[in-house]
Amino acid sequence: MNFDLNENQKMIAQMVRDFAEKEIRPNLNQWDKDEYFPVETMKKMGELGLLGIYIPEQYGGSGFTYDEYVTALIELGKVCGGVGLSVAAHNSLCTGHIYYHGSEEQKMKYLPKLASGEFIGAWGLTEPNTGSDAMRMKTTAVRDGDDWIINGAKNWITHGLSGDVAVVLVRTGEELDSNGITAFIIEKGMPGFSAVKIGDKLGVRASETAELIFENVRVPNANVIGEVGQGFKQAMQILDGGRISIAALSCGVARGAYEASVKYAKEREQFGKPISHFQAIAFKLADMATEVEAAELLTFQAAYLKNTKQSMTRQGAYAKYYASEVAVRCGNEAVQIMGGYGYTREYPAEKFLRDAKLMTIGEGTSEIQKVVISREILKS
Ligand code: COS
Repeated sequence: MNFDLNENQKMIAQMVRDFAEKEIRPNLNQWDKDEYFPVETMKKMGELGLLGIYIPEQYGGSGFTYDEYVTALIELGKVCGGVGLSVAAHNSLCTGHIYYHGSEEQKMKYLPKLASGEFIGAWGLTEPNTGSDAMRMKTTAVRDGDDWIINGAKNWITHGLSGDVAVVLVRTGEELDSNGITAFIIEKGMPGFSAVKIGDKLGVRASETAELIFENVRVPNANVIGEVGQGFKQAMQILDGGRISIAALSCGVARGAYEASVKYAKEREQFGKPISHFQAIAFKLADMATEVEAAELLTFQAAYLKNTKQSMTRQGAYAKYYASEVAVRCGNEAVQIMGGYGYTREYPAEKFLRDAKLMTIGEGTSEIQKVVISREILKS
């Protein structure tokens, strides 16, 4: 087993580090304070190839592997979990859904624009009253000649407002029928389709979140992704891959919090010596370092399974569950190590903690990851 980064990963890591230091770090506190989604930065990341990372070149993507994608997200997470979340959601969810399940025509129409950043992508599964229990969704699509008429709402949607295209999962059959949900491509500007920004979030504040509203939205049958009724299973497969990206982002946030803690602990002196010389602090750093390494190993293992087209439902859930909880623990310890300074926006620790918390909720809570893991373990 080779644990070294390959040449592509080294190149991607350096490129993302350089970009993040120049374009993200100087602005992240302001974006965080203002809850500002930097569309222009997203466009620049599109030019760098970060918005179609694993999409093949024939569709305008960068053609990288999933572990190379993981590497990019780790680097982004070290600097800003909010921007990282936007990149993860754009790549894994909207773009990924069209790539893995769309027709050739749909891929040719949307992927080059999504990969270049001309289009920002959104993805809608969750509704105001159905989060973990996604199957009970209430938004419906009813067939009307060559079209479908969609009514309902989707909640907590990344890029719901700024997105140019959204993939949404909608009920086309009976409630609780796993073959009764269908994926549709929705374009900004379709009559009856609107979005409202959701503000006042604890973290990932540079990533836009919105509610999508559908009032008699007429969508052509050509916008159905794959087979009618297969949307729920498509969504579960998309989330299997998406959860690896949240794990990667969590590893980045955790490592960012850890590295900031090491720096602070070496510089900060109390009782006549750097606080890193006290075992209480040194052991916190040891725990953080160990957990970040373990989270990265789980995440790269899941990415390897995805690259090699093996089943990774369980490993993706392990990685997402463990890495996101590690990110929260590392963010929390970073605040503790930095004490009063850690509790202010002047130091990076509190933002790592706030951003980390989303990782234990989005794309399936830690509790849902345990449902997925335990079902996988126990199935005969
Ligand atoms: N890949 C492919 N198919 C899958 C799958 C997967 N990973 N997981 C489930 N399915 C299939 C099942 O095989 C089943 O098919 P059949 O009905 O033909 O047997 C069908 O989907 C329904 O699965 P299940 O019975 O497990 O559905 P549940 O309602 O019990 O829900 C959970 C399962 C809880 C795992 C699912 O609803 C879930 O992941 N919820 C969280 C949603 C989420 O993460 N939301 C966050 C979105 S933020 S972007």
